Amino acid sequence: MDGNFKSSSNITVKFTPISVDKVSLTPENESIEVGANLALTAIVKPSNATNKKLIWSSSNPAIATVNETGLVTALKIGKATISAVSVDGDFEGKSTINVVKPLIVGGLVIQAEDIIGTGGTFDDGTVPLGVQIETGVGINYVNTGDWVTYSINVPEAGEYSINYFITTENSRTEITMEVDGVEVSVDAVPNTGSWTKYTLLTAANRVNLTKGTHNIRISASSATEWQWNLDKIVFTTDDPTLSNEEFFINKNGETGRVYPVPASDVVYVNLGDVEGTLIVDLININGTSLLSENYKDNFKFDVSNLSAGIYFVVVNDGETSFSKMLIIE
Ligand SMILES: [Ca+2]
Ligand SMILES: [Ca+2]
Repeated sequence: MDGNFKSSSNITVKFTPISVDKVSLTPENESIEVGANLALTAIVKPSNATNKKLIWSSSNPAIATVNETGLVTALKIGKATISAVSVDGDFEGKSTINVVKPLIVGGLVIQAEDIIGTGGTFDDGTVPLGVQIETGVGINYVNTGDWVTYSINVPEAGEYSINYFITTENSRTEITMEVDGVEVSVDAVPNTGSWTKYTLLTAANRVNLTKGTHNIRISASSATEWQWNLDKIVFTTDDPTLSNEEFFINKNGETGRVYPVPASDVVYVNLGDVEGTLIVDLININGTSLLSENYKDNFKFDVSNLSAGIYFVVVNDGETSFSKMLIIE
């Protein structure tokens, strides 16, 4: 035996974890509508911390929930505090979410993220040509000349208002809609000062939609290099401006609407999501019930035979009632 080697080596890897020392959330305060989403951004410091994992929670999940990526979903009017707590060190970042009544209830909704196709003329270095989908929110990275296409199935022919939920922090941006290849409306987008502060933009023109499937093409049509972010498009058959409707909040915190106000032919009552039996009455100024029906979806009263004057819509669930004044012309 000419050798009896025993070799050994020990390599010690010295691993010093870098601890988290701060967590913050942006935005710290935000108002969002019932049904809307907001993507919160968490900043964990130092940026090279070893374990940046966060546990997200909501102080009031009945008002707003949050998922494991910080995407907030607004469920009911009210306030909730969203927290992100670091697994390493229990540092907490907070954001106060104020859930407000929707500007529009109902309508035909196209979520901007549900695109069929996209393209464009401007390679922004992140998205080659066209827009980027922000999951659960909408589309962003929209440059001049970028376009997206959607399909919509219209259940009932009518003349529809076009309502964009849109935001930009640039001036002189523009959104154009074509329906089945025909340009419908070109609208300047208001500068909200933020890429995440969505606002309601009602297009200048309305559109006649026949029953059935239509192709919708949206484009960013001014010359400004960076244009806007779009959450959704809502087609409504009623003028969505607040001036012709009355809101009320039912005991579940849901937003209800009575519209149009003033009315002449038909009065619509939309209570949002409700449980149990509710009775809707139309009473005159003397308190006499003229019309009374159980509430159902697409509820309406024919008021064309009533004389002009002041009336009340009263919603009764057996325990409490809510009433709203109504003017009939
Ligand atoms: Ca782009
Ligand atoms: Ca959306």
